[in-house]
Amino acid sequence: MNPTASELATRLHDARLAAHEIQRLTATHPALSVQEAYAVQAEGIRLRESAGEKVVAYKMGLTSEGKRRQMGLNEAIFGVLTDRMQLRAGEPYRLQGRIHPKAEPEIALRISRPLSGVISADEAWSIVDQVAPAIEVLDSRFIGFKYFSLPDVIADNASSSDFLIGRGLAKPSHWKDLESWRLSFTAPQLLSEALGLEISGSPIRSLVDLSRLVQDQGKTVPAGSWVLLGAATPAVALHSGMRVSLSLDCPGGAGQRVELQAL
Ligand code: OOG
Ligand code: MG
Repeated sequence: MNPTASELATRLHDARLAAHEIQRLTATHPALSVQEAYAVQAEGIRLRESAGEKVVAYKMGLTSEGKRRQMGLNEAIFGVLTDRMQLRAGEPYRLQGRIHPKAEPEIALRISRPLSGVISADEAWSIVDQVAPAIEVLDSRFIGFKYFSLPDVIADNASSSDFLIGRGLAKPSHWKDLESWRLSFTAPQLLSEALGLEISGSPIRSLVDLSRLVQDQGKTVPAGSWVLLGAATPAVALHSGMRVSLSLDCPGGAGQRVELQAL
């Protein structure tokens, strides 16, 4: 591992464990490239694995207009999620130990075969075996959760902190259908509402893009992994006592809700 990646990953790792925000990495390493940032991210995951964590999911980030505007960044990225980050439905979510957590509404897909390389939307869809609503909790390690560059956010594992995946829904007959599924995010007042097409123009596109991006990093998403496709609308600051819920509804069909109670 190159010494810079290792040093930067340790900086982020320690900040997370101490719940202490730090200066963006590009303040001291202005030339940090996207490629080097993914090396820092990978080293951060290696540190988590050496503490006993297991990779169970992947996520795409900055896939919707709402998110890109919120963060002032314009390119899709990926992050890696471990079992320690996965929340269980019904369990209260403790804000203690977090820096400035924000929740956002997501669609998650589970894949039945390994994912890597350049594939079509139909090929991506053929390996999906479950669809579920998900709430992601972000917690950037950077001061004020803002004004960072793409390499900063990639190195910080795309601001990942925690995630909750709801019960799976039947897979629709065609990936185009997902574009018309509605995400309603409430707390309990309406925070945001969007259709699936907000995500990458078509949610399956996130899986296609992830496949290419992981290949660029010499990685494969293993069979059985969940993938969060990227929030449909901006993230919302979490406060103690907030009960955030996401309904994912397919037109004329069933829906599923997932709820997170912050303490
Ligand atoms: C980066 C993470 C983006 C999403 O769903 O777009 C993300 C950030 O907003 O800090 O997870
Ligand atoms: Mg997200």
